[in-house]
Amino acid sequence: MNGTILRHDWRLDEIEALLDLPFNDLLFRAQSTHRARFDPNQVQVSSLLSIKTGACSEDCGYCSQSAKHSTDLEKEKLLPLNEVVEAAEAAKAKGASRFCMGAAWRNPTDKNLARVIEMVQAVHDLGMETCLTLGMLTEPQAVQLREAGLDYYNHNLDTSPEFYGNVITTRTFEDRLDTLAHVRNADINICSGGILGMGESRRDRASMLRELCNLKKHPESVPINLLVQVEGTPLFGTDALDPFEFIRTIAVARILMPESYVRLSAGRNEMSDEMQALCFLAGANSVFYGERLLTTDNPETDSDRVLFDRLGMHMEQVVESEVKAAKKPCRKAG
Ligand code: SAM
Ligand code: DTB
Ligand code: SF4
Repeated sequence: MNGTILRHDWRLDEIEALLDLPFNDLLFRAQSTHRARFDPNQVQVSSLLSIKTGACSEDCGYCSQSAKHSTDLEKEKLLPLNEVVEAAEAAKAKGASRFCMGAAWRNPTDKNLARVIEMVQAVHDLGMETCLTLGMLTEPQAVQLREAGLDYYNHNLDTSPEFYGNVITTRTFEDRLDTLAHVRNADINICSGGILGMGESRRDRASMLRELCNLKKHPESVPINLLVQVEGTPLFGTDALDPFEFIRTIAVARILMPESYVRLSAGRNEMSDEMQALCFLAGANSVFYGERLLTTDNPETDSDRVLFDRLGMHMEQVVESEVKAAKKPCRKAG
């Protein structure tokens, strides 16, 4: 497009040097990178729905849905198709262009996958982009999802390989990379990022970003979540992250992955409007839109629209006929 070379050979010290820049220099550089590729006043919005809630066999230290933690969460079996379609229609009516369905599974069984495939097909038929996050996938499962019309698969690295064992013990960092490879090989767009504020160091944040940007192809979408602290999870009570550190990490993600959508993800409910505005200035150009994330609250859609208006920003529209006709996943992000 504009001749930026996409690098996949970033060294840790180079990424740390970016994170260490004076704040204004870092934001200027990130915003310049952002403007070379994207409309700086446009934000892509995706809505989330938890299609299967709680009772998860994994032990992710941040998560309300793990069976190993005692949280107040109400468990729910896999939702029926009509409820999913109704939620997608409501999200579309509010302006969401992508619908992301999440399940609290270590991985889907083939039987469950068949039901999820019906959901993907139905949401695709509404003219929305589709996204799933179901845990680990085999390559044949990824191919089946691709054939059903899946546009994006979300599977986060979550943190650095070095810090990973402090957060999750029931699956490895390598397992995550394997799933991302299966998704990539099936020609589905990748959505992968992580969580900040789990007690990791700046070096860990640099190391997580290095893993993401040194993948053979950058993820089309990079969600940066701020830990939502849920009572009853092991990470509840972790010291809050300095908001500037969060914004710096967004800015560095933007610089390292100039063509990717960088999503300001979980944690917006606890952020001021000013902090969110700085995240957009740092190059974030996507958010989760809708009152609920998976099990925790997100800002009201009305207050998001007011914020976008105050900032002179507009929500990205998808061309419905193009989504419906798409034989291949939407490539706009890449
Ligand atoms: N079970 C599947 C999995 O783990 O891949 C899909 C759902 S899982 C909830 C999706 C992602 O949400 C996690 O990888 C994590 O990055 C993010 N997440 C979950 N709980 C969070 C929390 N309390 N704060 C911030 N992000 C969270
Ligand atoms: C992502 O990176 N963040 C979203 C989505 N991918 C699936 C999930 C955030 C979950 C926040 C906690 C909750 O609501 O359970
Ligand atoms: Fe299960 Fe996903 Fe939560 Fe981990 S993040 S406990 S795999 S739902």
